[in-house]
Amino acid sequence: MGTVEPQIAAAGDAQAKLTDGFQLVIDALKLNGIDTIYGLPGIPITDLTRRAQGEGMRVLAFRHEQSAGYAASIAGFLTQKPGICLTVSAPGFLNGLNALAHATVNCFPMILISGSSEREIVDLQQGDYEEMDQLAIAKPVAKAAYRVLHAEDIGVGIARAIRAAVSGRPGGVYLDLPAKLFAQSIDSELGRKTLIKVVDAAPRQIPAPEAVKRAVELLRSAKKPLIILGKGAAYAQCDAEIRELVEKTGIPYLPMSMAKGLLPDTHELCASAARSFALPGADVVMLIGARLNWLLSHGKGKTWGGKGSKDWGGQKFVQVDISPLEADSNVRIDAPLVGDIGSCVAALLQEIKPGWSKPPAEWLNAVAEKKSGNVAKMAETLAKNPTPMNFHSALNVVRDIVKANPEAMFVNEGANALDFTRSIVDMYRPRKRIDVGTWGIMGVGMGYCVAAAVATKQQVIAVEGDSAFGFSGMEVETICRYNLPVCIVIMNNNGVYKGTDKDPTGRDPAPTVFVKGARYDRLMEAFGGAGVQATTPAELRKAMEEAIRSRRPTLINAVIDETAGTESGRITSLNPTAKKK
Ligand code: ADP
Ligand code: TPW
Ligand code: MG
Repeated sequence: MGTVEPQIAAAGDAQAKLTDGFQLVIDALKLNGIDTIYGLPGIPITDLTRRAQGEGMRVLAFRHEQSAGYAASIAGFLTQKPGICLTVSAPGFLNGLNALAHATVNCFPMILISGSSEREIVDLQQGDYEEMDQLAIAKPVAKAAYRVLHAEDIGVGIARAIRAAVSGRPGGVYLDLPAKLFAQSIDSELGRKTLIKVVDAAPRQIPAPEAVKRAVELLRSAKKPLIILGKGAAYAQCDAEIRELVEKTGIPYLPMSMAKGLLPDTHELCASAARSFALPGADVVMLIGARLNWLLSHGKGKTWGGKGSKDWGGQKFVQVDISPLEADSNVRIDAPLVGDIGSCVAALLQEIKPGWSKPPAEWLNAVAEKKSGNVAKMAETLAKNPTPMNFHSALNVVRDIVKANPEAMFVNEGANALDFTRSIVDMYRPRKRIDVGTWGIMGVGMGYCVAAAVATKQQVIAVEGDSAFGFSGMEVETICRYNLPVCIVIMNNNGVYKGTDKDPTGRDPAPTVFVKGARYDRLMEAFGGAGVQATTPAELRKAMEEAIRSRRPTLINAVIDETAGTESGRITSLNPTAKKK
């Protein structure tokens, strides 16, 4: 690809071939295989978006930086390359900051690049246009944060940002580029020499042999072993090895939300449908790329068979993680295995010699029995066809559609719309399910749809609570503008959790309730996409099939019984008010 070098006349040498800050940023990104920017233009980065596009980069412009940021974060998860979010100064930066924090919390590699105001004025607080000390503000929520002041340092700045984002535990990196930097010009040959093509950005980290032996010994001693796969395992892209580990050891496994599909959810060793039996029942648990945070009840308490809410259930843990700080964060880890998951799983497979005995049949049968009981119960519920449609009858359709389109990317957010979907809709391939993540954050939906379509070129299906959708709903214009194959299904129950709350004084709508009977499908039509209202499973099925057949941007307003949800979905116990009731 030909590089367009600006020919800028320098004082005293009309022929000098110069390059500038804009160009060096683009060159540095391209040199490192980064070909996509998610962002929103404005001072001082408008020309950066323009020129990056002119140089063949994909520049996806959003309606709000937060969506661009979420897109970048999930692109990082899906590709192992840092997703780039580009914003303007202060307000644009702050809009992107939420996603930067989200990337760090979820261990996704992302770089937030924001233009910023003039340093001298910012530091003296003299009131520059969009004045803010962005670097200082980014630091607490970023894995690393850097600022570049001179054009000849752009190469180093981008290289450091890339390394920081993807090496070790991935995370969000902030790169501050003051307005003045972009226009700085230097000799283009000199500039070229300052660029760095990062070698081995995420070096493998090989676990210590004795740590591998310790882990395998603990697993061997188990009577009721269990493997938990987290999104770190999905990120690591060593799908075949993980499958081999599960199948070779014969240990039942539980996938965390975004690890669903790492092995097909229909795998005989998948214990998802027996979760509340498997967790307290297990004696040795191997965590692979999953933290013992709130999503796993901190590894203790009643979920794990402990007597009280904070009591240890007696499990011993193996923890496979790239971060040496993760072990013992909540309960004792008897066999920490520190390294990248690919290397760790390969080392475990080496150590698990032929003749390895599968877990006792008693345990396997008990898990299988519990599972088939729960699967049968769920099948009964799913077969019902109530009027109005409820989460189950709608999701039964989504479940079939995903089964018929296993390569489709699947985006999911909401409360009930999240929890029911997670347990009803099986995933069949790795890294297909992307959702609210560690924070249970609303607003990732449409940004994730854009990035999923762009990064994987696959059909995208999104199941969205009506509240969840609203956080990023304007991005349907972005989806239509780039004509992306995205099918959004809104589980419309007229509100947050349900649509039935009332203001006790009778003055206003309750805080959890929206306009009744809202027609979200018409939003899509405003931008040229397909909008469909579905009040029955049959209508929903027809609309989803058509969306996938046509690959047209589609929004289906699935009208759900407004009484169907529960407060906070599955995490009612974390809600102080609900607990009192
Ligand atoms: P989940 O929410 O699915 O339980 P978490 O986000 O809590 O997953 O945990 C992911 C873990 O995976 C983090 O502790 C992170 O350090 C780890 N991790 C991420 N990538 C890798 C990798 N390539 N190798 C090893 N561990 C990784
Ligand atoms: C950034 C709090 C958790 S779930 C939810 C909110 C507002 C919406 C639930 O309603 P929805 O789903 O989407 O209609 P359903 O099916 O139960 O009706 N702000 C942020 N993140 C979170 N998690 C919240 C608020 C919340
Ligand atoms: Mg709702």
